[in-house]
Amino acid sequence: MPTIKELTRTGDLFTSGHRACAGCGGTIILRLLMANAGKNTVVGAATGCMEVVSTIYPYTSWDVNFVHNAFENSAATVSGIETAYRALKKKGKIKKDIKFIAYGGDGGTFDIGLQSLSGAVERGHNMLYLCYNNGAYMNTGIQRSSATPFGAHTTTSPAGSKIKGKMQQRKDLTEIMIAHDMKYVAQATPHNWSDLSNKINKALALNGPAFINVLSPCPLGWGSDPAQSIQIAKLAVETLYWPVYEYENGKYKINIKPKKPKDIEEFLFVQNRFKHLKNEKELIDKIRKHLNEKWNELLNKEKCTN
Ligand SMILES: Cc1ncc(C[n+]2csc(CCOP(=O)(O)OP(=O)(O)O)c2C)c(N)n1
Repeated sequence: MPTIKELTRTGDLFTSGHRACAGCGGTIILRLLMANAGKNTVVGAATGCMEVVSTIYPYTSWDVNFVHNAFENSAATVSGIETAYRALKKKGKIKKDIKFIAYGGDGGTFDIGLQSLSGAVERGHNMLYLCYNNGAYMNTGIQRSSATPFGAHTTTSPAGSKIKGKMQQRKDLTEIMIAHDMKYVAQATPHNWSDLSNKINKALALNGPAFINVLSPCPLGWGSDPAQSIQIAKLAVETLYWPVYEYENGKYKINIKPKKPKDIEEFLFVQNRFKHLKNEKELIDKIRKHLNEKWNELLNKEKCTN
């Protein structure tokens, strides 16, 4: 895996000058993604913040071949390009080795693009799909998605006197991808660049589909301090809100195991999207219980597969 010095020397393939908010986790993730992927890469994006802020005509932040897609088909488009590449390579018309990446936000991945992602993975295309997961449809004004956590305020799950934010638990897409019998699936956050880089490199080295679900702090949608985005991503891991783990060739590995997990309130109350839960002991207990159950399940899976 490249060192941080080597990564800084790769040049920016996802360049500055884009229009993302201060403290946006998505742009940090994409910059690291491209530093690791290198120049011979084709990228396809579902519409969403990370497509909109980086490709406003006539400008672009992408110094590689980049394909804009509709909301639902980034995996399908990239799988088509990858197939054409394989055919041309077989005929000797392309000599280069090219990598293929599709990405989308959680709306474009967990919800509307899930069918195209599932299809591309089942067909076995040689591509990495990366989801920058900020937990809502942020680009269109913070609507709930199936990745929005329980209790979060969004414009379509507004917190008021009767309903306290989103009243359903988030979908566990990482496990859904694992159920596709993929060789490589991982969860990560941008607070640990070396873990995320390692995962990107493993995924891109694979001959087949890989999926990485990356938690992406969003100051606007989370109501958090832009200067604290990386710290909040770290807190997400330390409070068991976002386990950092990978599933490789049938084996689970939890990459970061907090020795003494912090209480979930430390993560919740640095964000305004949860501020209405301050005196809602029962709801906080429900969140805590759910996270503990999921964490124990994960520990068990690690134990059983190793
Ligand atoms: C079929 C379709 N429905 C709705 C839209 C409008 N739309 C564009 S981006 C977006 C939200 C994207 O959310 P997400 O994928 O979570 O990415 P984020 O904006 O949070 O980065 C929506 C609803 C669309 N472009 N196409």
